[in-house]
Amino acid sequence: MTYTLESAQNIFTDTQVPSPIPATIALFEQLNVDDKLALLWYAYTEMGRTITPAAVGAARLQLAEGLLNQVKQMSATDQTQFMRDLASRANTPLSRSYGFFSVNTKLAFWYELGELMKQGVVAPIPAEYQMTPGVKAVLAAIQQLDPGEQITVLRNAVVDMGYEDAVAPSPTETADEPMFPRTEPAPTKLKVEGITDSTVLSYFAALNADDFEAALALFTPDGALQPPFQKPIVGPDAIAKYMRSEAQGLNLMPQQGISETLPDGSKQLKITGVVQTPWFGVNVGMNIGWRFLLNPQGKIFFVAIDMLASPQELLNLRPR
Ligand code: EQ3
Repeated sequence: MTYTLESAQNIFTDTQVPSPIPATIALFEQLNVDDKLALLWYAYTEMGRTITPAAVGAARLQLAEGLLNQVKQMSATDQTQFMRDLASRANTPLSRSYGFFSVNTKLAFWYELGELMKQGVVAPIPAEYQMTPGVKAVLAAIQQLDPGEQITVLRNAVVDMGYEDAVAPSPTETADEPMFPRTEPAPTKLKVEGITDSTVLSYFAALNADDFEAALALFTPDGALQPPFQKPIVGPDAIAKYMRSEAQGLNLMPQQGISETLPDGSKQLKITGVVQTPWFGVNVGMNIGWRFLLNPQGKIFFVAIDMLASPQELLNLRPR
């Protein structure tokens, strides 16, 4: 094969529109710790007027229960300090405990903390807190985003918190995590305009059934999957671990695509559509693009999953 991971990463880049998400995250990163926490509170509660995440099941909270109980028993001052430590990634025992959590446990933990803040059990954002110009600017930037992009920024903020020790054991084994119950059954009969490739259609069907074994069988042994704004994850073991942790309960609704066969029989395809996360169900549709490179035997050598910059990009399939 004549392609490399680097060349695969560049397929269809001329059809891409830069996403506003990295710039919004960079603005957020410039805020001081208290402003970060306050910004997240305002963004989350404001968003919550139209979209609220699905309540976290008791099973998922069990993994975070120990830390939640410790926080509940603290004084209000210590609770505030604990949240500051998380947001500043301080190296404290509790911030390290949080750092061990998987992505979904981190989200569940903050979801519950948010509920406890509303109830007054955990220290809320102080009533006298005044939004700084920086917070106002980041909030305005977030308001410009569509709901799928807003939840991506929030998720990123939560995932980045806490102290992660490079030499410590890996985060909470995801094998212990409960499956996400599907609120909506995943689409079964997929019709993707312009796409008949059986590998790609099987990929969507496998993920919609949480059948990660079947999805992995579609990849080459050196195959790679590149999640939005991340580096490629290479090899079946790493992809399997990632999918078990992050791809559960997703509803993939690819809508249209283009497919080009290269002289050596390999194929590149770009497909766009909508993805729903079990956290928000049908309430939030994320505009997503998949860029596949299949080898001449029809196996996936590379797939990039991109957050599209706008619904218009859904239809932007031709090189400019
Ligand atoms: C309490 C409060 C509000 C204030 C406090 O001061 C600070 C914090 C942090 C607070 C709490 C915030 C909370 C509770 C935030 C919760 C945010 C949530 C639940 C966000 C969830 C987002 C989920 C997303 C963006 C999921 C995206 C998934 C995608 C794009 C999946 C794509 C995939 C596809 C399509 C594939 O084909 C392969 C796999 C892959 C996973 C890559």
